[in-house]
Amino acid sequence: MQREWRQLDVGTNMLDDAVLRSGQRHLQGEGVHAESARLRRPNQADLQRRRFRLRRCSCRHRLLPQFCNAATCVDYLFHDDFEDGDLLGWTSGAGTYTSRMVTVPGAAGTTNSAYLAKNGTSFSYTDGIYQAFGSPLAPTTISWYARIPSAPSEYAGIVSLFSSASTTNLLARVYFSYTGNIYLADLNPATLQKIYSINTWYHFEFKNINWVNRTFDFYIDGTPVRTTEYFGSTGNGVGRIDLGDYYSADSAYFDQIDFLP
Ligand SMILES: [Ca+2]
Ligand SMILES: [Ca+2]
Repeated sequence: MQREWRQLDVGTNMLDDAVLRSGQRHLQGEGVHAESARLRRPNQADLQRRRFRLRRCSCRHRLLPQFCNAATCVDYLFHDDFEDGDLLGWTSGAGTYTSRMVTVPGAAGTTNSAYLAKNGTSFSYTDGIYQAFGSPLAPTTISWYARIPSAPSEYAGIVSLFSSASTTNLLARVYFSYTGNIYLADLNPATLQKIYSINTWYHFEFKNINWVNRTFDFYIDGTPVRTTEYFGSTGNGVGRIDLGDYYSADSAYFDQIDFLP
């Protein structure tokens, strides 16, 4: 007698005997011999695989970079993980830097990041590299990684967001200070948020962005540190992003800059 084994593909909440019996009758209806229509409950390994399949989606082979959200591939509004090894799309600012390059290591287990090391003596938050967007982007989440390899002489690892293509309308700025603190500046003046460690990647997130009310929540490494912060200046979207360091000998790594719709 030919023995046929089939696995009943049931959800994790449908493992009772009635479901198994129903599945067995179904297989018999397909012509599978009653004694051969053996059904087995999914074991833990099956359930793990199934959960993984539900979470996972393959978002490759697309012109626009995508991320996986609830098993659906969604376009980023903006994305750079520097894994392609170049700074294409970024424009160099007016500062003097010994390095504006993609280098190893990257954040979160990736290979590459962008490294900016300043040796100019101009005091500037915005003379590293930048991208201006044709029309302002209105993401619900903005996130990035930054790390500084040594204590800065002034400020390093600076990320600035502007609502226009110029540097006149500052929405928010995050940076590492010589004081040993990470600062956030927005509608409020620069306020310290966290004591940082050298050579440590930090993940920064502006979440729950509301562009009508111009509010957001600020997270560091997945922990909320400010809720209902207000963007500075005017504008209802991001027209430009700047990465840089403030003064000579300040340097930093940047990685995985994501704007999510
Ligand atoms: Ca990377
Ligand atoms: Ca690139």
